Amino acid sequence: MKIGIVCYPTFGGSGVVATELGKALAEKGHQVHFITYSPPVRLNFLSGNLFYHEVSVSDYPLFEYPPYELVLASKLVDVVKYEKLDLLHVHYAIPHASAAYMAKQILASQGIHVPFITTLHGTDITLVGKDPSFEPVITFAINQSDAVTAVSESLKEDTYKNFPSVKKEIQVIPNFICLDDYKFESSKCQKKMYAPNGERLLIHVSNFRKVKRVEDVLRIFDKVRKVIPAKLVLIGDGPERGNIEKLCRELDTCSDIRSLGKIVNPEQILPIADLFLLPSETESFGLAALEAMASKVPVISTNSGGLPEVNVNGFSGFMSNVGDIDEMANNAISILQDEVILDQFRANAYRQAEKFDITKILPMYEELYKAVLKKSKIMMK
Ligand code: GMT
Repeated sequence: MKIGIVCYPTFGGSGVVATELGKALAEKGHQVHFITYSPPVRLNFLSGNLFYHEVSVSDYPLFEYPPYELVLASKLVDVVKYEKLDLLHVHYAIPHASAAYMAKQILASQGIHVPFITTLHGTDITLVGKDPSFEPVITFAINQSDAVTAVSESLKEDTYKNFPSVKKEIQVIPNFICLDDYKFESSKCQKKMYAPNGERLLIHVSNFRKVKRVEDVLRIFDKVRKVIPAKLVLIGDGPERGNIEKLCRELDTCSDIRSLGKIVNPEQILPIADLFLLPSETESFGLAALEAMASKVPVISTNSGGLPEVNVNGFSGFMSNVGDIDEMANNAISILQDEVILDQFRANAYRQAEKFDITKILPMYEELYKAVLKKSKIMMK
């Protein structure tokens, strides 16, 4: 198949999932065309089946807000037409689904029929999508998609709840990891850089937005280190960075915390951690938690959104209500203070991650593509 993938090319989960999906499809022999405003950060893989088409937005002075959606739609028309794509798969509803709809209509007016699939990722529905000014467009674009997927049951429910006029059937296809990429063993040398005296190493990876509650990460860590010698590594960057630096000074924890900024391949550092913290306000899925589990790192998370579909309470880690930092800290301590318990949780976390290996999830997307193509050919007859 010739597949066009549209996504945000950044470190966010939706871009990571879209890129890893494209890489896996290319490895299976499909031709994959990424259509984005810059090369996806995870596109660190060479294949004759992978193509990149840049969407460049004009900065004409009249445009206070450059019309990205229109440029993207035009680019989609161009790529579908000249590369003879079979279908488009857009990740994150805003504005990718409506741009794909527009491209589909333009192409139809020229006698070219291309179906598009929309994958909902989370904040497009739970945060951004809830802004009433987006509602009519998102509802329309979802209903007009040839197929719609959501990354968890929870996100599917949220979509129907937040967008009552959405009538389209939504199929849940969970996020995935490629376990073959997680063969890095925890290196004692590398761990020593961050935990020089054998301290327990806690880790948090996110885009440091409010929804991630990174302040809770620091407060949980502060409670843990008062009981067990521990260090914290922060990976990622974002708007909350300033507040975090302020709080770490207030708590006097800065000497025990290292911020490493954005890292392209977290699987190279995750194995050195003993515990992963994800106290988010909400997560449609929590790909970062799954990446930790694939690295044999147990997870302390909240129980909101799709997290209970990923983290299993008392098995791969523990879950608590949003903001319950006391319980999260106590659970962290209960795992970290005993080597045997920690090893058991590590093994369990990996077993749970195995359920989301790409070998199990990729065929779901391929089946969906085939079904969509079949239906669209029948409709054209
Ligand atoms: O807000 C983010 O965390 C980024 C966002 C994205 O779309 O890039 O992540 C969302 O999609 C990920 C991939 O499907 C999910 O694993 C994250 O849980 C989800 N984030 C939220 O729901 C907050």
